[in-house]
Amino acid sequence: MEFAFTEEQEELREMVKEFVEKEITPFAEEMDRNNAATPELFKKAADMGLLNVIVPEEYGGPGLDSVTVAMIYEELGKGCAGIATSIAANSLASYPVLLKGNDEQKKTLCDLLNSGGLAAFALTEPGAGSDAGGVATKAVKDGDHYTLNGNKIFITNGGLADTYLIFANTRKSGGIRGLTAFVVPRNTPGFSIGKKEDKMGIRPSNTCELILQDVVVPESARVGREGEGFRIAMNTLDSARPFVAAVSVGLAQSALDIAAKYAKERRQFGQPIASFQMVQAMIADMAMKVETARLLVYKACWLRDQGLEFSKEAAMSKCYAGDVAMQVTTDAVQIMGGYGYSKEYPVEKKMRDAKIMQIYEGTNQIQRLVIANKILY
Ligand code: COS
Repeated sequence: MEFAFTEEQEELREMVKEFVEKEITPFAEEMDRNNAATPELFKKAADMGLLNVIVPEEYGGPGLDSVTVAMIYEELGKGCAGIATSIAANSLASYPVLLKGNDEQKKTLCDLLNSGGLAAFALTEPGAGSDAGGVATKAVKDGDHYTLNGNKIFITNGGLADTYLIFANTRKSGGIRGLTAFVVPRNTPGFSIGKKEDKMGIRPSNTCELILQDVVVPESARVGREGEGFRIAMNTLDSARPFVAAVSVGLAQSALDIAAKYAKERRQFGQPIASFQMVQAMIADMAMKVETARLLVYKACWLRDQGLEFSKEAAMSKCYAGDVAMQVTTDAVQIMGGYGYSKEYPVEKKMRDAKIMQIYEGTNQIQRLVIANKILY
């Protein structure tokens, strides 16, 4: 068992760290206020090779393994969980095509990501959140094309993406056996961007509604077979959950670092508050939680990289790291007291950012369900 990163991985981590310190952390508060990323940020991220990390070498990408990708997302999460989410959403949107797409679909999507384009994964709807099988968007086949009608909500990169992975139902009666995946380019007639969300946290990430009104796509836009969409979505979420968990780890680690530094500087009763054992116990508990979450993330990624079953560990990592992010950021605010609660210090934003980690890409209640099912049945 090897716990250390290789020299190449450490070099890559250092590069991402520098990028985060230069391009993300100094603007995190401003981006949070503006409810948007700084202009050019994604272009700079693309130039750094951060948007196409899972694109295989045969399609012109670096084809990084999951452990390395998680390491990158952990670093991004330290700077801003919102930006990390937007960047990671490209991996989420790519998996369906990489898993089940044909060569042409893979080539088109990978070329887009290699050239700095953005992608979005669109499963969620007003009536289909945890119940992913409840998708009401319809795809009706007529000859060699499909007509799509419906609405998607809470779509990360929704307003920014160049291409969308849309899940629609090809069965009149609906249900998971009719769920089917399609690639829909942004400029397709009938496709439009709806309301942009004004969120509690991860505000620099763009979250929008998508509207499909008689969107006609060729049969060649379908990914996999009709009715294969639920399995594709589940496989995709399995693969992407450790990455969300990695963002949670980075977020929690950065809150811990800020709180620990503050505790050494802040003096009360004539001494740094770090000398008080109640503060020390909090710091120790925070550090233990972050480290155990990290171990789960890398275990899940390692299993995936070995080609072993990893769905349970993916759910565990997402659930545990998300809960840890919430607990650790809350404790960081507590250690910093009134200053922690003020927008003048970054932990207030981090605590707001952490909440979504327990909600998106499958609520932590759903993750517990997945874990229990894997153990019991
Ligand atoms: N990998 C492959 N197949 C899977 C799977 C997985 N991880 N999970 C379920 N399936 C398959 C099952 O094997 C079953 O196949 P068969 O009918 O052929 O036996 C089918 O999918 C249905 O499974 P299940 O009965 O468990 O489906 P449910 O409708 O009960 O839903 C949950 C299962 C709740 C786990 C699923 O809907 C889910 O993950 N929901 C959360 C969705 C989510 O993460 N949304 C976030 C928005 S996208 S960012």
